[in-house]
Amino acid sequence: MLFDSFGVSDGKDKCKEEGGQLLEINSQAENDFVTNYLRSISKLSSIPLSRFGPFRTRSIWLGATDESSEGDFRLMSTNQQLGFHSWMDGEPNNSSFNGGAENCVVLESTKDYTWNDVTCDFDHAVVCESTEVSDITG
Ligand SMILES: [Ca+2]
Ligand SMILES: [Ca+2]
Repeated sequence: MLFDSFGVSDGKDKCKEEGGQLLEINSQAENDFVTNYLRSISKLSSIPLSRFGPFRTRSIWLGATDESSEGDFRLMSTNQQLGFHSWMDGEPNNSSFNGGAENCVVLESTKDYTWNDVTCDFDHAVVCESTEVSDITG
């Protein structure tokens, strides 16, 4: 399920309304699956930008946060520590340009969808996954 851009908490609510949850990535296989998909969309230049707008141009929220304990990233759905991660070089750095903390996580669209911790306040694209299949492929 693909949605437009939201702040992370609105994205969480939106996914819940749809009976799912914010995208969480639990394995290399799932990370590959998701990033390959996002790459394939971004290459579809013949498709009008509006159709996949947020996904061609925007980073994607992951359902993970270190809000309760700095540097200790946990899944939003289960509060378990991340079993898998794919941070880009130098991340997570907990350092936003305005000096604030970074306690939420995105797949960074400009860095081949590697992970970056970012401030939770911005809008990024939201991908929901159904809770039943979240352990398999997302
Ligand atoms: Ca942080
Ligand atoms: Ca960061």
